Amino acid sequence: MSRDGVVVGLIWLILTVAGEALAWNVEFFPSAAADQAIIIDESFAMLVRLAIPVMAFVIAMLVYSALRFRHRGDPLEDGPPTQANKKVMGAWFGVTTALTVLMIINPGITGLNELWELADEPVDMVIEIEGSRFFWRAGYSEYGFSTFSGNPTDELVLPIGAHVRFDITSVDVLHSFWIPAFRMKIDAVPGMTTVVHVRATELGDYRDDINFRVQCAELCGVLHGQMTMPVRVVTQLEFEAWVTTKQ
Ligand SMILES: [Cu+2]
Repeated sequence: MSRDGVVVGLIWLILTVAGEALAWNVEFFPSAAADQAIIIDESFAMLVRLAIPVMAFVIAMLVYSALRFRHRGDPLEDGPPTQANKKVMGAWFGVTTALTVLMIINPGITGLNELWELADEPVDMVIEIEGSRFFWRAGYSEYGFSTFSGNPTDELVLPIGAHVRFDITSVDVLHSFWIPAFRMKIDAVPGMTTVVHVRATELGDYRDDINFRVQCAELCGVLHGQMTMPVRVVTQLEFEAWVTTKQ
């Protein structure tokens, strides 16, 4: 192997080890408060870990080539023509295809399957969500009331451990229902009902952690960024007490 090959290989190795050490040891996700969030974070973490050697290879090749083979001053003529090497092209095609299937398609399909299995479990509670510029309404119809983010004290309250199905729609334009701590997100579409399933696994309150909020995630107008609603995950007892105050 040429000296250049050895140096690039070394840089690749060092960058990969450093990157993997970071990826495995640094906590870079926001708080995860639902079964669904764990599944999505695991898929994402796996993608990152698998992508690091690829990224490291690209950086090593690019930076080394740019420094080692740079030309000082203006070039006087074109470089020599390069011929395609069929073996390299074949290997490149094979490796990148395998990496795509392994790294992108596989974690995605596996994670989706797990999410679908969770959605098939018995539902404990249905909350109807209605988006409108620039508010969220959460209908607790089995208890006969709803909360509305236009009221400063209203919030979306969920009991911990309950499998909640959100039936989501919009009365005007496209919105997107997103709760960062649960990682789940889906469009709110006028004339249509979309569905999100969540089982909250951690207590939490918007006032302590901004990831506990409904956030519109589809640009819908000037106040889109403020189209939020506080979320609070409470115990079953606290939930029942809250429902009584609302009725
Ligand atoms: Cu919006």
